[in-house]
Amino acid sequence: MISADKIPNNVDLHLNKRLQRALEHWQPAYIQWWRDMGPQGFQEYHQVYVRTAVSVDPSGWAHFEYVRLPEYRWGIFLADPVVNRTIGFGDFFGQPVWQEVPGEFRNQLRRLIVTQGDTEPASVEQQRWLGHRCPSIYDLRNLFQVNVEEGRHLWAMVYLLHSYFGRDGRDEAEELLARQSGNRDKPRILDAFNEPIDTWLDFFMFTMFTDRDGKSQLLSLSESSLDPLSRTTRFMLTEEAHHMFVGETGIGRIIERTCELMKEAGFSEDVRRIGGIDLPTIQKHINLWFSLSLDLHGNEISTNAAAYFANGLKGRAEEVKWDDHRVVESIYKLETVRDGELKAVEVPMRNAMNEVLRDWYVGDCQAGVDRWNKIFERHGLSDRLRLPDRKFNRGIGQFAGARFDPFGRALSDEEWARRKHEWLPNAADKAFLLSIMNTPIYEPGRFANYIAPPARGVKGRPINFEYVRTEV
Ligand code: BYC
Repeated sequence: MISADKIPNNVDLHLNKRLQRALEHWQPAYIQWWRDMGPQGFQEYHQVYVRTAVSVDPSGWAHFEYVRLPEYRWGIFLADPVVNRTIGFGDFFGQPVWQEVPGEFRNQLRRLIVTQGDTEPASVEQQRWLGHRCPSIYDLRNLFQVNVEEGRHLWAMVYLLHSYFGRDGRDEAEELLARQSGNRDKPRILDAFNEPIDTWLDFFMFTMFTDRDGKSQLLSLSESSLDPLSRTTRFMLTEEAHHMFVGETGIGRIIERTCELMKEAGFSEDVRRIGGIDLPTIQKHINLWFSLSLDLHGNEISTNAAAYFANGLKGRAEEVKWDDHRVVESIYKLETVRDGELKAVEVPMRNAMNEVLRDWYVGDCQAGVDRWNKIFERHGLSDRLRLPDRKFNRGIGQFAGARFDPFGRALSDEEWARRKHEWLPNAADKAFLLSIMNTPIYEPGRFANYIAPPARGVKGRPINFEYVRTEV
């Protein structure tokens, strides 16, 4: 029997028999999926010091305890309602928001919710072997925290599917557990979620760049006229912030250590010799995960995006900061490739909403890279990391068929094939990273040689706290 104790919630689950029945049916399949596809080898005998959301107020979602992962209490939370909230953009601007799904937008909304939902279990699947290569149990705990919260975000989307989409919603909820990251027959919907995440450098880049796409998409969905979608995604954003913290500080700590090792090596960049991660390898991973995450924003010119905006389903990040919320006449200038040539074109801004969101995303990423570069400054080093040009390594959108280097210079296919591994990780890079991550570090307070300790522990605990323990 599902109870508020088992599934903490603020949606009066106990009063909604239909929803309870649907979730009671889905929950065992979810737990089976978590055991099969969640963190491998850490399900039975390990207890993890994690945060569990037990309510939406600040004290309630920062409740910490040791739990066995399959016993985590995945809850369902909506941010508090905004009284008299009205539609903030599009053709229905100013009208009251919807508490139910309008029939004419049912398919579009379902598609958005399913796409969002699909990424959550996908990321858990991608990361399921990383525990065996962890650089410390502080990091291991952070990985599991991210994983259980992605699981909770799946619950959040399944709640919407079960509550508002009837039979179709229930079918979609089952499909969310049936697709698998990287599976040839039933892959996850969006490309970046089918890429393997084998190393901790990839994991930190993923949480920095791909979770940040989560932030931009969730911000735009939190503007939605469908109020339950808006409230659900608003609460998800509070958790998303921690995931980006894990990514940004994870890479920051790697950079910190690399700077120390560069100094030890007499200002040589050859830190691999002494077990550090060299800057070119870090830059290649930025190039990879940033470009994959740019793709996640969809085509620069998109009638889907225009329809989502017109119908008030998906807005812009921080819509309130814009002056014009209907966007009927504005145009947007963007670069595209026509007949093999770069060309500036003007399109109705509604059709460019994916690109508008991408602009916001690029700005947010750049701020993070600037913070990383301060670490070099602090060490008195002139090295800097950078975001590659938006056209680099794109698989979706206007630049998908064309080749560009990280500075945005056009390349022939032949030159791209010859040089791409100067800019993207190659097999030797991966082999090197795996070699320094081969031995997991489970001793409290110890860190792998390639990463500096964090500035502080979790929830006021010391850095050498036993964040993951094995006693039963
Ligand atoms: N890969 O008009 P287009 C997160 C498809 S991350 C494969 O360009 P549209 C998280 C598209 O589906 C945030 N296919 O784009 C992070 C369409 O297919 P059909 C996830 C792609 O429709 C870390 C076609 O190309 N949330 O939360 O505007 C850990 C042309 O469509 C891709 C969302 O994405 C791609 N990258 O789609 C855990 C929000 N891009 O119709 C979690 C919901 C496009 O031809 N999704 N296609 O079959 C959306 O808002 C939109 O669907 C998209 C853009 C942003 C994906």
